[in-house]
Amino acid sequence: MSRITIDPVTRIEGHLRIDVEVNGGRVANAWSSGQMFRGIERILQGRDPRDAWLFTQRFCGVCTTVHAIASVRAVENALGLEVPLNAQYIRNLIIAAHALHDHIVHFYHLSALDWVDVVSALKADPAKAATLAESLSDWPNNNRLQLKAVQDRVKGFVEAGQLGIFTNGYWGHPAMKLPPEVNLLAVAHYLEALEYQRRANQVVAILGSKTPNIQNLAVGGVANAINLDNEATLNMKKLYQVKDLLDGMMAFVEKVYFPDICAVGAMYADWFNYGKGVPNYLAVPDLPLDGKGTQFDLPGGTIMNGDLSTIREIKSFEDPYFKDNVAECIARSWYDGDWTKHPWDESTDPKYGEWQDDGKYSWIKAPRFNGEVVQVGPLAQVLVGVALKHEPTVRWAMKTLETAGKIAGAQLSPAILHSTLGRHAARMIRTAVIGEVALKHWQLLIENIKKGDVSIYNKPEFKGEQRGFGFHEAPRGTLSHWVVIRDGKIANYQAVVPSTWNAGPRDDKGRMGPYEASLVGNPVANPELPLEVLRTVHSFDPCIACAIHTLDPEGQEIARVKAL
Ligand code: NFE
Ligand code: MG
Repeated sequence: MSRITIDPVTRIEGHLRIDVEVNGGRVANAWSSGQMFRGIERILQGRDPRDAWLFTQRFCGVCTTVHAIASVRAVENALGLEVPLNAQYIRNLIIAAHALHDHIVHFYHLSALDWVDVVSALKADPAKAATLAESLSDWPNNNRLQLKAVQDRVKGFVEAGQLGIFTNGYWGHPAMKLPPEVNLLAVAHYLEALEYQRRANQVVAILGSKTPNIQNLAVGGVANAINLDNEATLNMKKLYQVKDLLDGMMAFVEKVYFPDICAVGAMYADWFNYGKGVPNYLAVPDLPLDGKGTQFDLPGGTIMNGDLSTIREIKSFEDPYFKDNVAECIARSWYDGDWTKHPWDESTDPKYGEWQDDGKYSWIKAPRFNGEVVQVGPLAQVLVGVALKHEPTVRWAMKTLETAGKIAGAQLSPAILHSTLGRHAARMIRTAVIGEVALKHWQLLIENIKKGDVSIYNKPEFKGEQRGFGFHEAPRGTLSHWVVIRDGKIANYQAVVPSTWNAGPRDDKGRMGPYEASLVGNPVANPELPLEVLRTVHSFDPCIACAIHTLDPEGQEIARVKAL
């Protein structure tokens, strides 16, 4: 039995430590630990609830937007406040554009290097790579000359000894299996994706005034004045700029991201056998179609034991099935106590101690839904969509399984999705669905404005004690903010975040969190170079800043750092 500590895990957001015990080339036990305490939930106490969204955006450097959305929704829910349709559609466009940006960055820039050997791309024949690419997609940049140019660029970096961010990759690792031509294509798309993630973020900046940390929200609506004839407001020019950017994103997703995932999936098909972990899933509905949040374009619900027939839908911003069933446990986390509580009743009292395998070992709390450990994220979103027969999700999921199956020469069933590679496939499926639905919401916004409706804001009213919760299906999964307001001031504020659900430690019953459970059984060919462990952890797209949102002011060293 050997023990591997990976600390810090890189190509993620925040500070994550993963420990595994390896026996006979397989992971036998695992621990996931958030290594950073922040404190924003405490900073919010006593403040004006209308300002909370500006603070909560600072939980994280990646998904700022999502905490703004969840926060205004929580306060609106506490007040029973509807928002005007225009505000809902503008928020939806920001949510969708942010997700497009985030998923593309995750696949190409944060996780692809676990599967793609950059140095091997130097051995590729660009003409062969172009022929292969043309068999999968008519993306114009997949031609011999462009691919040769990319190869020459990478060669230049290598010869000059300037691999930059590619310096410490697992090049030549036995678990790297792609032929040089596929590696070359992937490197070309890595570079192109840098441009496309930027374009998606431009949509967020146009509508949100800037990104990261949008400026256009308000409890009760948005601050985007609408006047189609005015240069300074949301006008026809800006709206068409948004549409143009979204159209370009959808083309990239269809012609680059989709075939890349199908090809990587087909060539690493054994990775559909690892990383299942916790097959209980939670997703909440999103992209509301009315001011109240009773109808949505993306469905939500729960699935237990990997059985789609157990689907139970979450239907509205008020749904008691969600409201009553979220709790967090701190039995194995560095907080004072060992309770499990509903977010409205929780406190955040940090109490750091040493790492204990059988005791407390993380700053992350362990959320539970209806008492169960659940996995959140694109895989949950896609499975819930398939179970509820959500047309675009079913269509993209089937198309992905068919295309990957064709390349692999095998029949792939939806059951393979409960896996490390399944999480990557699901993220692409979700990105395609969101790309399509974003264009619909653009149309809805235009049509509503055409009717003469330019309203964007309803005024909030505070009185006595008001409790609320707001959820949002963020890129990494179900996010909820919970607020207790007394006489117009925040009395308690808790955020239960996607990476908290997935990266959380064991609970009072000793049950592992989703990262931990999904690592057990993973192969590890070389304990000195535990690439396979990173594959599974990265498949969740960890964001540990979000997961804890609560810094050790002393900057105390709390773990041995092993550079990998
Ligand atoms: Ni910091 Fe996040 C998302 C939220 S956390 S990235 O998506 O909320 O998992
Ligand atoms: Mg929290």
